[in-house]
Formats: sequence, C-alpha cells, structure tokens
Amino acid sequence: MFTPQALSIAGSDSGGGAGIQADLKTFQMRRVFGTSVITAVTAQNTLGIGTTLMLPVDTVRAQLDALAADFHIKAFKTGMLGTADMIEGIVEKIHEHDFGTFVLDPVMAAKDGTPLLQKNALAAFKSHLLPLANVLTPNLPETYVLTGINVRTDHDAAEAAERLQAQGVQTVLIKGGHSENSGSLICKDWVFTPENRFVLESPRTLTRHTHGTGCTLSACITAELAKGASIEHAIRTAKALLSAAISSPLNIGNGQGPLNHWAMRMEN
Ligand code: PXL
Repeated sequence: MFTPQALSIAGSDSGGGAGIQADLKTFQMRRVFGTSVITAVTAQNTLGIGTTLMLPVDTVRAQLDALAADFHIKAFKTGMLGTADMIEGIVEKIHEHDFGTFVLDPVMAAKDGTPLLQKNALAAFKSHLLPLANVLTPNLPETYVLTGINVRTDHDAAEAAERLQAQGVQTVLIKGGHSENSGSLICKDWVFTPENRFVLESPRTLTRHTHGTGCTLSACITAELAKGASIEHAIRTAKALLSAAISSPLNIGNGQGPLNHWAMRMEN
C-alpha cells in the first residue's frame, strides 16, 4: 500500500510548538509520513524568540533535491521563509520538482512580534510564491499586508479573496482569530475555493496557549491533501484538529504555551 508522504519547508522552533516541529507532529497525528526542509533555526521558548539563523539557500535547495530524488510527496507546505533569496531559491526548486499540492502559510511574524519574513522579501513573496499556492492560509494581519484590505465583514473577506485569486491562488482560507472583535465568543474563518465559499465558526477558547496554531492548521490541511482528501474536507478536518488541540491545553513553559497536538483522536 502506498504510504502518504508530505513535506514542510519551514523554520525550526526549539520550543517544539510551531514551525517544523508542529508540522511533523501534525503529519504524524494524521498518519502521514512527514519530511522536512529546514530554512532557519530559531532559539525559542514559550517566552519568545531569541537568535535566528537562516540556513544557506544552497543547503535548503539540496534538501529539496534529496527528497525529490527518492520520495513521492503528494502535498507540501511552506512556513517561515525569512528572505527574498530563500524564496527565490525555493521557488526554482518547486518548479523543477513535483511535490504535489501546495499549501502556503504566509508566515510574517511570530506572536511576540519577531519578524519571520523580511519586509524587503514581500515583493518576491507576492510575485513568485503566491501565484503557485493551491491553498493560502492568511490571518487577518497577513491578509491586510497581501491585499490592503482590513477584513471586518463577510464582504471584506470576499473582496480580499477575490484579489488573491486574481493573482493565481486557488483556495483562500482567511483566519479570523485575530479579529478586533476578539471579545466575541465565536471565531470565524472564511473559505473561498474555486467552486464554492463557506464560513467556519468555532467557539473561541479563552487561552493564551495558542503558539503554533497557524502552523498546525496548515500542516493538517497538507496532511489530508497528501491522503487525497478534497480541499473542503481537508480544511474541515484541520479546523476540528485545531479546536481539539486548543481546548485541551498542555501546561508547558512559562509564557505562551504550545497546543496539544495529540488531542484529536485518529478516528475523528
Ligand atoms: O507561528 C509562526 C511560526 C512559524 N515558524 C517558526 C516560528 C513561528 C512562530 O513563532 O517560530 C519557526
């Protein structure tokens, strides 16, 4: 039997809650074999990010070549990419190899504000990477940077998605968790696929242990797509995993702690 294989191209979080570590844990939870190409190493705990080291672009490209030569990766995601050079080096390899369906998590900054994508890398991000995305998963601040639209209403979300789809993105998932309406008990996400659109609503859990939510969501979507699920099914499964992972928190570290990646049972 063919074993589904997925890839995460992202940064390492020594604290284990976000980045490559969150992605691999999520792949494993969904019974997908996880591979990883590390773009950067962050010295990090639940209190924040210290030193960050970008790996040489050639080392990243060599990791991609190694996987392409031996694996059958059906879906991949990108997280922290850091610089314009890194984006350009990876984009070339995405064109050269076939890693399957592409889930683009437009990681720009950590929750403590540390930039994870240089400002001068935005142009390369928008012109070279964005048009390749099968699924794009921006939060509200990222949606603003990519479209100039400050999403507050369903209409704003539709307009932002339209702009992104005009640039080649297939499915847009706008995550409403950063809403100014965060006093609300409901958290709303908007999904626009090429065929339809729908809204996902979930109860807002009052917790500060939300480190790695974006990474985990996009990793779960990637895992489900690697197994051949439809986009809609993959997104709904990822939301269910996220809700479980947020609502049964772990007690790790003294700051903004990680999700509970093993909270969702496989039969869900
Ligand atoms: O959650 C975004 C993110 C992605 N990748 C790495 C991170 C973070 C947030 O801290 O550290 C490596």
